[in-house]
Amino acid sequence: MADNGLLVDGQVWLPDPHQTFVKGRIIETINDGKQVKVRPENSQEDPIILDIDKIDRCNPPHFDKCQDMASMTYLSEPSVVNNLMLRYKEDSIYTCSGLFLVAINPYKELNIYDKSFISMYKDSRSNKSDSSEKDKKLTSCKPHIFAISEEAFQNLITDGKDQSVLVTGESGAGKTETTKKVIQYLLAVVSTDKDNSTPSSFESQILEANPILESFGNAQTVKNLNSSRFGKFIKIHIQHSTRRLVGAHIDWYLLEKSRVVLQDKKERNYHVFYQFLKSAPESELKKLRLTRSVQQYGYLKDTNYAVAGIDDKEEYLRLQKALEVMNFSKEEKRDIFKVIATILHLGNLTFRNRSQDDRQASFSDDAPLSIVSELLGVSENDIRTALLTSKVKAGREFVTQQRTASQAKFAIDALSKSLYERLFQFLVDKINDNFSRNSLLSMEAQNFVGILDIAGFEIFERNSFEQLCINYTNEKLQQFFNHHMFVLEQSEYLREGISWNYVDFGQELKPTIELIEGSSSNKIGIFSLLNEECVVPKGSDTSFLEKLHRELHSKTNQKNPRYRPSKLRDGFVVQHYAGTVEYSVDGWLDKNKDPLSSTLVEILSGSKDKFVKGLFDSSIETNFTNSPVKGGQRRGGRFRTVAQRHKEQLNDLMKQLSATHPHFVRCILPNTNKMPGEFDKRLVLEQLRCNGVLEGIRIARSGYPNRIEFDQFAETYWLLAKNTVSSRNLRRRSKDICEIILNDLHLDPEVYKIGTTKLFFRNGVLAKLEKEKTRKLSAIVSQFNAVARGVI
Ligand code: AD9
Ligand code: MG
Repeated sequence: MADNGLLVDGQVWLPDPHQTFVKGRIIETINDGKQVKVRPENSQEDPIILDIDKIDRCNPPHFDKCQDMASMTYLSEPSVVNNLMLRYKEDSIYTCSGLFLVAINPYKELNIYDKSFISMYKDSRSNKSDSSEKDKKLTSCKPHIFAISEEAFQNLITDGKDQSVLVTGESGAGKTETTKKVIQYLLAVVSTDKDNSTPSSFESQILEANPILESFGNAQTVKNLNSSRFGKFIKIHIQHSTRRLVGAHIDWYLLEKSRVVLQDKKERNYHVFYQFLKSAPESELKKLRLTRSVQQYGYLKDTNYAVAGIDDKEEYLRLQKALEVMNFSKEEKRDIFKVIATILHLGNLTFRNRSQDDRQASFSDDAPLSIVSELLGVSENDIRTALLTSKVKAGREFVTQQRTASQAKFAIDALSKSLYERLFQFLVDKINDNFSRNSLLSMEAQNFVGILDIAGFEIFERNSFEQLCINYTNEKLQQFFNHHMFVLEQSEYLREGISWNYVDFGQELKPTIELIEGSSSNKIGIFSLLNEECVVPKGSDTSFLEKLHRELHSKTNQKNPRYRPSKLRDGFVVQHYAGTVEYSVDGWLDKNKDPLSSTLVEILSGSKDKFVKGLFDSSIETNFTNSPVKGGQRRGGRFRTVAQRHKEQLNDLMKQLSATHPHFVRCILPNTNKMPGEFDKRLVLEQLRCNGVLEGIRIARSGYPNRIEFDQFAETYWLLAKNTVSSRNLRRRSKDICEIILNDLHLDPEVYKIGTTKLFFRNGVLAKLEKEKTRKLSAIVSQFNAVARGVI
């Protein structure tokens, strides 16, 4: 805490072990101002002594529940959290914090998304007087996801520039719901700009993509009953001249395919399995040799399959309707559920005498295998051989080796995961095909609003490869935000003719990003070392870890300060911007490789079933490890690992985002009980630290965050001039008046800058001026009263 001068009698925030922080009052400053005696609010006990840097100044009461936290005089952690809490308690779930819109999950339906709200935010357009206004927050309306959506829409129309809305947050924080609201708003404003107010078939298709993505890409987890297990970037293309919707496209990232074969306690497999088994017509199930009983299937039986709040039957009907609207043919629908059935049967393959006969696996029952081979359109013998044996290179020759039961189980699970991921890719491709068929081919200019719904930073008890991928993504997104803020600030200082060396905080993230993806000069990074280990003979998780330590860290010469070996477990530690994360390397080589054997791919791409053949066709890269690249070519004819693929996909996304005008939304989980009205201060604070909101405030504070135009400053603070600004002075340019006032105040020249249209102040300076003004005003009032009473 910096400004000691204001401390006496001040209200401050104190750290509190139970409630995170509490309000208190300063009794006196001691020890040359290094410490203070404070008493927590509502406490009768003796005052406590605290170091001055442990307390934070409270904002004046008129900042309570303020809509844009960047305007607060004191931007401290407690003041930010307290402001969000006060607003949340009265259902104001949206708050601005500079460039961020903070959205706290209400966990209840709020009546703030209907047509009247859309109209309100749409009409706010006419309130904007000129184009310089459009970058400002919609001050006439309250902060809202519709305000951001409107801003993106307007910028697209007026600037002809692509826009992006980046939505991140923890699992369950409300990202997907927020994304839906942005799409709802955009579709409403483009359609109402036309004569017709009912959604066109194209608009319906965009809305109906969601039930399909959610059935196949969402699952119940401990944190969220409807958790998206993949990231997505949806682009809505809009034509400038007509403001019409002209196209759409979906990209997806990091589908959690391990969930298909294994789920944690109290979690489920993907929704579609339950929806299908519970609701498909009996005849269809029979054809696929399925029964309704969820417990009969190895991949589902341990899962908590009845979820309160989710009606699988209703969702199945929604899915069917969505597939219909999206023009999936009868055959395609049959094929999709055939793959779902195949996966269920694969999960039921078991081995004979597994414990004694572990060396040479054989199936205990041939029936499920025969169903699998029939559904996949391949010979039973071929699939049996491919699952139970592997080809190993011995010198120049390949020899066939019998698999152990656990190796065979691994091969079966790999097939199930691969089938599911390829099916997901097929669904998204088909949706995109439909969008492009509907899109208006026009020579006229069009741009997109891209909405990114991707998991935020993850720090779990046990962190693996998936966490590194998502945390790496978040490092890049945070770097993008910091750099964007730097560019905006820098251009504002330049425009105003202020010389100020603003720091590009994006650079701070570079060492961690380079540690993961390698730098342009030195390509060695965690990903490249992992890729290398996946191709060397006898590479293992252990040899990978040794390599990491050797290349990235050594005791005598610490190579990368953001990396160190882990003390506790078999792993390593990375210093991320959001905190230190310990990763365990168990299973990383398998996770990074496509574990599907080339023999299996060969068999399946020769399947009699056209659909299955299409999923595995080697001329098209499918799935993560080989998901379609433009032109359908395999890069350099080689197969790509998950890490390579993710790095490429992410760099492509970053390239797209850099060419857009971005808007940032941070979703916040208010509590872990999914309860409306409950606000866990510590939980919220942790998220604000991780998601860059506090970082944004820190960056803003390093510059001159409070800006005020000359006119307004002169009008508000003329009273502070030594000789009250005379009427002759008042006729002078407002900039001159400002200079007179500032001169008289004897402010340290470091705490303010004079631009060409406005004044810039360091954090907290305006509060001092406010206080001085109040003091002066009350002196005038008492003088006036004295005169009136005839004392003077
Ligand atoms: V995950 O990373 O995909 O696990 P999300 O996407 O962040 O997560 P989601 O949008 O699915 O969370 O929200 C979780 C639940 O919170 C929803 O199912 C709703 O029940 C609830 N929610 C979220 N946002 C809102 C809202 N604006 N209004 C009402 C909401 N309920
Ligand atoms: Mg989600």
